Amino acid sequence: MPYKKILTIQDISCVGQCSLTVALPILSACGMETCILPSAVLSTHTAGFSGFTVRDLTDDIPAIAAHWRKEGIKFDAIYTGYLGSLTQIDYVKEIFATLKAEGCVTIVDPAMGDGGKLYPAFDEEYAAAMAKLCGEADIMIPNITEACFMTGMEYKEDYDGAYITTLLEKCAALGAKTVVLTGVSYDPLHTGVAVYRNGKLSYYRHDKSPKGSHGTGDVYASAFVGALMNGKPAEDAAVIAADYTYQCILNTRDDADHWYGVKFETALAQLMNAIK
Ligand code: PXL
Repeated sequence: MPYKKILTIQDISCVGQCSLTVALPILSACGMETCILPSAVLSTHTAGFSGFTVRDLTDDIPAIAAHWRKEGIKFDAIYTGYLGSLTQIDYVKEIFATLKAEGCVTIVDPAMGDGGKLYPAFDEEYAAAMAKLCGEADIMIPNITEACFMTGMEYKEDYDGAYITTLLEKCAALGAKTVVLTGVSYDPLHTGVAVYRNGKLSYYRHDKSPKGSHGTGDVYASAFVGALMNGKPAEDAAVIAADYTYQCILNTRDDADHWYGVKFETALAQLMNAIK
């Protein structure tokens, strides 16, 4: 596989095992040169800690991108996660328009909600703007909550295959060629991921941990991008990322002190083996 240069744009939560502190090591382990554009620096993530600090880096983004343009730097993939504002979404669009190498793949993880709710920093206007950004990407990786906020579908915890098919079709209608929908669970003991590409749906089901974990969306999306950029079709990358993420959850769940994230480092060897 040729050496690829990827740009990932998301926040640095200094403690919390999410966003860039997860994406950078996972993508590096997958053999990619990983360039970063931090959207903000937080002392911790916002899901469960209180009193965290936030330094917004929105105003730094245009100058960073302009410098890269001047240097002729381009990327083989651009993958975005948690962003901070509507302005940042606009800046990402500009980056998509100007910093793609030939054949560049753009991947958007909308990273804005879970469990039927948006994270505290976001509102419906942000979700609508994120829907437009997903529409400009080649691949979008929402969970069901995010997909519902972006498409206007009702959020349900109990659903059937027809509901998921409609949700995937509505996501695809936003414009992304491939939709990877995470957390699709038809019974309490299993969960899975649905991939919709060229009008075809595939579904991978695996065991579900009884307890939810923080940061697994970021672990999943990073592993998916790592596998994809190693030449795996999206359907296979979705399976590899699911198996890896589940292993990370298993490796963490007995440690009650580690409630804020998953020990993704402990299963990197498994991921590296799977993408070979
Ligand atoms: O994608 C999860 C995430 C990333 N970054 C920050 C967050 C969260 C989830 O809450 O708060 C800052």
